[in-house]
Amino acid sequence: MSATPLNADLATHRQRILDQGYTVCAGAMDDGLMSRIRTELAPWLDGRNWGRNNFEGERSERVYALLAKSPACAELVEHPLALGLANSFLCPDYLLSAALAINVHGGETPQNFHVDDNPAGAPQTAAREMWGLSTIWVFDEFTETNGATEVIPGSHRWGPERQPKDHEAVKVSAEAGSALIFAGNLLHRGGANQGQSIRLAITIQYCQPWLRTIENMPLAVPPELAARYSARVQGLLGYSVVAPGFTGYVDGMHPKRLIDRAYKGRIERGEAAHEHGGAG
Ligand SMILES: O=C(O)CCC(=O)C(=O)O
Repeated sequence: MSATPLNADLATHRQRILDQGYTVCAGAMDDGLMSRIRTELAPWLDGRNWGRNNFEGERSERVYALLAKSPACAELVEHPLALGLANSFLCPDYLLSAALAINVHGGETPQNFHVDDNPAGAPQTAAREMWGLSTIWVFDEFTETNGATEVIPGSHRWGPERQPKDHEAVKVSAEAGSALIFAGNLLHRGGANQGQSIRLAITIQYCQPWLRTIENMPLAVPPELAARYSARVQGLLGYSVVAPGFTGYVDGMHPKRLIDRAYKGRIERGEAAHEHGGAG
């Protein structure tokens, strides 16, 4: 786990997310972790995985299913700052919705403004709470010209009738090693890369346990790969059940049995439902 030399405490970041929809935490990743992740991603960032439309970005490489490809990314998925904030905004048993790398090359155009926490398009008639929390981990400094993420401050409080305008967007400046963390219902987009340098970032997104995840995580990271991760990461991937309740089973059994045939869930262990975390 990387050290977390946070510039401000969890409560400060939480308040910024409530007020403006996002916060930037400098120094959230150390050089060693960034270098391990870059090494693991190198075979995938070799010019084969270009975006297939304007949203993915035809001048961007996108590498999905990161936990099937880069084990070190688990340290971002269960980073104490990200999980501390997700714990404070989302219901227990929340899930990992997406974990992908976005490598923006020169000439990339801006994405459409979008939110991350309504991928299946649930009807929305009014302003709503966030259904997810998104993080963007900055591997190359975000500058004015290299495709920094753009956010619309306060848009997490908007209803669906309000359309975003370009001039309302703020480019997020952030040094390498930072984490941009924002409400899943904040309007944002990947910006244009007007230079020649490449901008690598990883986005890890969490969502409410009752929302469909963007990536189909238990298929993207099957049991034999999920087995190498912590119980917390396994639970986020979907090797968990919603408690109390009856959701998430596989053939009536706890999904952790696919990883560990002897696994006993909370009820068999005689334990009460947890507040946050674990595989259930
Ligand atoms: O790459 C970025 O800065 C943002 C990308 C994004 O929002 C997305 O692809 O959903």
